[in-house]
Formats: sequence, C-alpha cells, structure tokens
Amino acid sequence: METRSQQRGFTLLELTVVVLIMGLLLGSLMVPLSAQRENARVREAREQLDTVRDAIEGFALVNGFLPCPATPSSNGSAAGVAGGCSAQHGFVPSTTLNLNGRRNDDNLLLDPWGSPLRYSVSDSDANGNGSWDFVTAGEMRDITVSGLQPDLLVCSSSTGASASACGSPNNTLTDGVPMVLHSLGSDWSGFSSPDQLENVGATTSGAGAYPVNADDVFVTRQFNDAPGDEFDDLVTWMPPNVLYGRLVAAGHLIVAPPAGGNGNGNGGGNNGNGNGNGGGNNGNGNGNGGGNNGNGGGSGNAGTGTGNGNGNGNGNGAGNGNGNGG
Ligand SMILES: [Ca+2]
Ligand SMILES: [Ca+2]
Ligand SMILES: [Ca+2]
Repeated sequence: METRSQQRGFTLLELTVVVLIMGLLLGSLMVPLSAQRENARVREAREQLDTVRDAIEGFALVNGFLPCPATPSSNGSAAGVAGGCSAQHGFVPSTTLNLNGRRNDDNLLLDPWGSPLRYSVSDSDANGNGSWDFVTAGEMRDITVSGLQPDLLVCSSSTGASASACGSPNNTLTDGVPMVLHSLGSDWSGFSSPDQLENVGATTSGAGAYPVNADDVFVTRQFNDAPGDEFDDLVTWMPPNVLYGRLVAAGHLIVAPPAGGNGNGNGGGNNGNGNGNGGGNNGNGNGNGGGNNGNGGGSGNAGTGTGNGNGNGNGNGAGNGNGNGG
C-alpha cells in the first residue's frame, strides 16, 4: 500500500530544474558562430606571438643579441643602423627570422585580423658607449647580467603611468624587459580607450603608416568591450631572466664582470718599462716608461677585465703589457 507513493513521478519543482538545466546546456551550444570565430582568432594570435617570441629567442641564442624591429620600408628585415635600430618600436622582422605567415604589401607579418604584429626592443645604453646594449653584437656580454638595464615596461593600466614608469608597484607587471610583442586585436582600425592608446602613440614614417608605441610603456589587462574602456590587445614579452639564463648557458653572456687582470711590459732601449693593470668593475691601468724621457700609459677594460700598459723610452725602448682577468 505505501509503495505507490514512492513510485510517483517528478514534482513540478524537479521538472522546472530539469528544464532550466537543459536550457542552459542548449544556450551554451548556441554561442554565435561569430563569437566562436573570434575566439579562434584570439587563440591563433596567442600561438603566433609565442612562435615569434621563440624565433627571437633562437636568433639571440645564435647571435648573442636581439634583432632590430622591421620598419614599413625594410621588407620584413631587421632594420639596424650603427649603434642601434632605425626604430625602437616597429614590426616583427619575419624575413630575418625566417617566419612563415600572411604578410601585407610592406612585407610585414600580419595577425589574424590583418594588422601587422608590433615588436619593440629596449634601447638602453647601460655602459654609455652610444650603442643600444641589446641589439649590438658583444654589448650584452661586455656589460654582463649585473649591469644590463632593459627599459621596456608593461603596466596593468595607463592611469598613473608616465613615459618611462608605471607609476606604482601595483600597476607594474614588468620592471623592465628587453622586448615586447603586441597585437592590436580585432579593433585595430579604430579604438579610443586610454589603455589601448598607450600601446600605440605615434605613427611610423616610411612606406606605410601604422601606429606604434611612442615611449617605454605598454599596457595589458583583461578583455573588455565597453566603448571607451575597451581592451582586446594581446601583449607578450620576454622576461629578462629567461633571456639571460639561456644566453649564459649558450656562452653569450656572463653573470658579472671578471676579476681584474694585470699586464706587464718591458721595453728595451735605455729603460723602457710598461705596466698595465686592468680591473673588472672599474678598470685601471698604469704604465711606466723609463729611458731618458720615458712615457707610460695604461688602460683597463671593465667588463672584459683586461689591462694594457705601454711604456716608451726615447732610446727606442718600448714596452707593452696585456693582462686578462678571468
Ligand atoms: Ca651600450
Ligand atoms: Ca585593440
Ligand atoms: Ca606607450
């Protein structure tokens, strides 16, 4: 007798819950095709940025420095000039990196939305010799890990940021990186939010006109499609310690300057003597030349830890000394 009540059907509440769950499931299957396509483009762009970053790292492992950005007139090649790059902010040097992919008439590698991928490098000159440290052969090795000062910054907002700082620690995503890669996303042809404008602050000269960054600061944050606060840029970068670690392993970079070296030279003639001492952090050299009117000079090379000394005596005596610190 009492078993009939246990065989009852669903209550109205239970049916309502079932219908609700089915509705949610159907709704999730009915994501508009355009949204699915857009999600696929975002995934494709992220993979593309990763591939380009790997290629740039590979270039650095072979050469010991980063490639310069391409410009609209460099046909996809790294646009280097004496002492640096023709532009700090430009485009992926896809020809130099042998990258495959769709390109435009200026031979610039395009993202899935048809806009050239942006690429920027640090123009820091920590040793003050007038050459950009990260793109000049041998500079990173001379300066060493302890002296390099990459100057590109990625912030979580443009609010409070200056041309060379994020403004506060909690607005700072990176504290100086050697390179940044960047896709303008689907709204590349028109946008107005300050955070997206921070990523493009100028127009390149040359064969085409594409906006590129104008200072050291980039922004990345959550996607948002609210007009005026919209953000769909994709920004990635190479953490300096990742780059340094791999370059050290490859023998292109050392962690700190070597200990100083000593050089001694002795010249003949009347009494020519030269002595040189090279320091690591602060190179010093001393040379002494004997003879009737001896002259001595010396120099030390910080970074390489080498010293050179030269002594000259006027009785045709000359001395040269070279020392290497290790
Ligand atoms: Ca330099
Ligand atoms: Ca955008
Ligand atoms: Ca900027």
